[in-house]
Amino acid sequence: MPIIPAQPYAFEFPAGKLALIVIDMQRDFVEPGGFGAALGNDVSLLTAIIPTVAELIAGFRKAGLPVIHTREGHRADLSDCPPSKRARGKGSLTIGDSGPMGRILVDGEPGNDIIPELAPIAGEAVILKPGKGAFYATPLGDILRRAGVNHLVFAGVTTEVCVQTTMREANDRGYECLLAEDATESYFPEFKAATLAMIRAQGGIVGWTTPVKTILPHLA
Ligand code: C5J
Repeated sequence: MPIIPAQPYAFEFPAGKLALIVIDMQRDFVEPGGFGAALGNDVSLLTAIIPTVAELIAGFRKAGLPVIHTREGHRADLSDCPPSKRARGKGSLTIGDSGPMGRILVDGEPGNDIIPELAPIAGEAVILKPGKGAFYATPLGDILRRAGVNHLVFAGVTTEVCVQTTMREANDRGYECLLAEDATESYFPEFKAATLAMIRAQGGIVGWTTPVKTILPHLA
């Protein structure tokens, strides 16, 4: 079994049976003019991790391991967006409103695209998710079952919202989860630090964390 040094202890996975899940590296969260910025956040913190996420994706591709991308987005008629989610935040723009990159958090709009630097390639699954967790109302579980994968590496944004929610969903479904510490980010550095700490607390109650440079040598 390959072993990746991590906290709170080494992360082991069956050779060849590891997938990367890249959460919501989309223009709406990472670029100015999207949903994240409309809520008053400084998106430059998130932009900074793009090269590290790209390095991690390249490592998985080179090793022939699955890379799965997610996008948070809703149908054009917003029938999959609970009114409570739309009302939340009281930002300058809300879900479904027209912004500089099209309608905010709506599937098919330019702002909903994954950023070009991390664009999926042919054969990589892209999961459109209406919620924070990537398992809720999506085919992610089926895709992982078909791939025979039970060990997951996570990257993406934001650490304490969609990344953490998905890791917790994965836990309840029996997956072993490793979070790439420097390939995830929050608009709030203290929330990122707290999330990393709570994931690996109590002997890894949610999973493991480690930097990208520690993961890469163990993928081949
Ligand atoms: C949020 C996400 N923050 N991708 N979504 O609403 O974390």
